[in-house]
Amino acid sequence: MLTLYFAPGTCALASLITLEESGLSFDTKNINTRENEQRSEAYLKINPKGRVPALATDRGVLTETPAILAYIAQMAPAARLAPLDDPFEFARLQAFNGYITSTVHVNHAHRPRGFRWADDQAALESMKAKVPQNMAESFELIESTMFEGPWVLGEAYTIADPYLFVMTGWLPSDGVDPARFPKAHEHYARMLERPAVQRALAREKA
Ligand SMILES: N[C@@H](CCC(=O)N[C@@H](CS)C(=O)NCC(=O)O)C(=O)O
Repeated sequence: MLTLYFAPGTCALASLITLEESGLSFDTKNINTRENEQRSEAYLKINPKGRVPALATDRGVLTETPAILAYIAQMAPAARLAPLDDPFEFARLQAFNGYITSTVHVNHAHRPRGFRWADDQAALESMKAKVPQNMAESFELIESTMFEGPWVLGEAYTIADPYLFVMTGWLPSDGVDPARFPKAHEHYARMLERPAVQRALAREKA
């Protein structure tokens, strides 16, 4: 049995959507990040990083969204969530998800979690002020050089799509109008039509 530790409104939504797409049997545990449950003694035993998502499997706990997404895709080959038999395409997929995790997510985190990088108020405000520009630059790059359409990698839906979906969903709170990025904006609407996405969003609200 798989158990996904997640919190609503976080990057864990990409893993939740992917589990819903996979057809695998899974359970979820909602970690209350508003009350810092991710730092509780009990949760730190599951994920010492104090973050969500974490995926408990029969063989141990996995963390880091790109790793979790690739694991789910490999555990559910029939769901065709990644180009598992094409090393180059799979590397392209990992490059996209690597860019999201190392750059886009980190750009965003400078707004709600700037305290990871600085203590003084002026530096925190300065980091926050830069977030719209950094997010917009990332989305410009995604649209002009990475996104193929209708899905990130082209005709086939993959585990890159829920990850982009989460980042696009964060744009308004980061002070960026998603309509500035028509490909990502339309992709977001396309994602909302998928039953797995609807089920994942319903689970977030439950
Ligand atoms: N690199 C990790 C980042 C995980 C992460 O930062 N998760 C955020 C939610 S989006 C979190 O748990 N934040 C709580 C905290 O920083 O205390 C991944 O991609 O899974």
